[in-house]
Amino acid sequence: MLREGLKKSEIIRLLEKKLSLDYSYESGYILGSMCSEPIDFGKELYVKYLSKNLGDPGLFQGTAALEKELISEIGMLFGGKDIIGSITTGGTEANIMAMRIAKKLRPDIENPEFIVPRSAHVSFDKGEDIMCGGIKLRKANLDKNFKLDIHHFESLINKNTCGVLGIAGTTSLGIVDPIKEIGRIIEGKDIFFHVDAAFGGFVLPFLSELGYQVPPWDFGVKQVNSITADPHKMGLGPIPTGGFFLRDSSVMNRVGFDIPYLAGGNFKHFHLVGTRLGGQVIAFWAILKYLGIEGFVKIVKDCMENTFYLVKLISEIKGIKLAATPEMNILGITTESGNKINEIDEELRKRNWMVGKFIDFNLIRVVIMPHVNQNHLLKFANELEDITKNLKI
Ligand code: 0PR
Repeated sequence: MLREGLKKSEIIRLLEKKLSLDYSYESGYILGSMCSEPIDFGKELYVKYLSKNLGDPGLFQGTAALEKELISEIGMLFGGKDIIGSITTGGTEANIMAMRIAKKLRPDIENPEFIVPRSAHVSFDKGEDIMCGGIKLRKANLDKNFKLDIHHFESLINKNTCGVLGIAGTTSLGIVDPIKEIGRIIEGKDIFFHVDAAFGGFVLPFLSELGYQVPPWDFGVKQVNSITADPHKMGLGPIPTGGFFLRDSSVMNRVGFDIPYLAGGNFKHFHLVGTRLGGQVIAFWAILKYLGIEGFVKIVKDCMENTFYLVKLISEIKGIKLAATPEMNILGITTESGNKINEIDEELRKRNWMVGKFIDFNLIRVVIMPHVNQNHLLKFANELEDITKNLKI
């Protein structure tokens, strides 16, 4: 560390040089990310309210009330009523919270198990690891179209099952699991049902508005107990902003952590973190007010149009194909032969295209976020075609 501080202008110069290594969303090269440029108005408010700490909500009662209101409003968007929960650091924290709740609600189970589709996000493996043997993940197979094998899923349920997961927008392909079917399978079994809609949460309600056939995925399915949905993905909130939504408010009293010594008074919560940003809550509350349903519908409509545009471009390239029919603005690309996915990924990277590679599923993922436009996609498809020719695919 320097003994004497530098001038601000000098620091900014240094920073600009170091940060020039970063990719920018607007360049269009970030094609495999679920994050995007947040709405400007949200960014301003986030900075303005950066010091609000919801880890001690008694000190920031206005912000805490805003969070309740925000959760309840999003809960209604997800077909619920009087939904509680909270804004989190991201989908990972929200998913681990759900796993912990599932386990805690069943103290009678000695070796609790949590069933997830094989397409579940790595946050569930992290949860299993962090709980150090306190919970065991059981993974249900997918069929050849990457859809959940519901019969295998059902066969994994046993007396140790404390929780199950359905995904509304898988990380690799944006596929929506049969949430209603899963609900039917666990009906009357005292098993906690969590839905991971980290990505899909701020897509599916607007696809419905646009007239797409969206299968039931939210609190409208009566067995669903909790949902993860992240504002910092398709909600266009500032990073980090995740969301955890819970149907039954009595769960907090039963399994929440007690923190009796806070300056603002006694408080119970589910979070992994203590000190917690209030700025993200305020920013996302404002973004919802600012965009309204219509604003989100327009964003999702544009993303879907761009998705179909890329679908068309891919169909014109020899040797490659879609891994599955897109259900939202996520596309999986694979080769006709099933070979050379690594090579394509490497070549794309050499040309700056930052896509996602899912080696288990043998595909490359493109997420058509709001920062991606048709010029970017045309350039991408042209280079992809060039690569497939060079690689003799
Ligand atoms: N659940 C699902 C279905 C997800 O896809 C993700 C993250 C999470 C939970 C976890 O969310 P957090 O990352 O907020 O904890 N999905 C993205 C992915 O793995 C995360 C991401 C975002 C990765 C931007 C890269 C990137 O550039 O693809």
